[in-house]
Amino acid sequence: MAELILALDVVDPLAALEVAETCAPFLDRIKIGYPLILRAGLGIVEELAALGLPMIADLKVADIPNTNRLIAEAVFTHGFDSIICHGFVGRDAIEACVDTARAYGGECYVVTEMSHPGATQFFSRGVAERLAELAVDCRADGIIAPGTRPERIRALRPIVRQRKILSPGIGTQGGDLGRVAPLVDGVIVGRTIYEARDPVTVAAGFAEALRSRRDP
Ligand code: NUP
Repeated sequence: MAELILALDVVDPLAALEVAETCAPFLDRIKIGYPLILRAGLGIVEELAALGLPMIADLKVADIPNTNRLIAEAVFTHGFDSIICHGFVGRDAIEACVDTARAYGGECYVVTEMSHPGATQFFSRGVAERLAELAVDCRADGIIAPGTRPERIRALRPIVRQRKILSPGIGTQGGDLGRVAPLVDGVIVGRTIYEARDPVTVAAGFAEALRSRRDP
């Protein structure tokens, strides 16, 4: 069954905590990134982690290896379980994130192709395939692939095989849960849940849709 991962890009810390707390029973993990961290500080992860769900740091780390390592160390010492890095910075920079993740018992995911329309401008002509190969070579735990383009997930699956594919882009960006869920290990959903009038009901609906795929 694909996991349900909440993209918590709610920028008001109290509102973010409320969404996380109320939706937690229906979630498998929570992902936060710059929008919340820059407002609330990295320490917000400690409050969120108290909910008992694994936390993903979506910082799309993309720097030289030493800086990547310093960023990853800050992430893992604050209690995150996983980090997302960019792949285009190359093997040594990815390995800095993967090695740091390993040192803390955490996971590292590599972005291979993004979900927005403009992503195809550069993530095209085999680039994502090469990034996925590199992610595997670097022993990353998985990749981030676009829930808006299931055919691209299908193209990347044979490369990453049993490694995890986590897919954003479901809902607000146009990706369809029913088409994507069977192809991936986790769906990442943000606005469709946290901007809903009743986020808990929407989160519960996603969880139920994912569960019913496993137990037909
Ligand atoms: O390719 C990507 N697309 C994407 O939307 C890689 C990502 N990490 N994301 C993130 O997923 C994005 O930054 C946001 O946090 C989440 C999707 O949110 P939403 O479109 O469901 O609101």
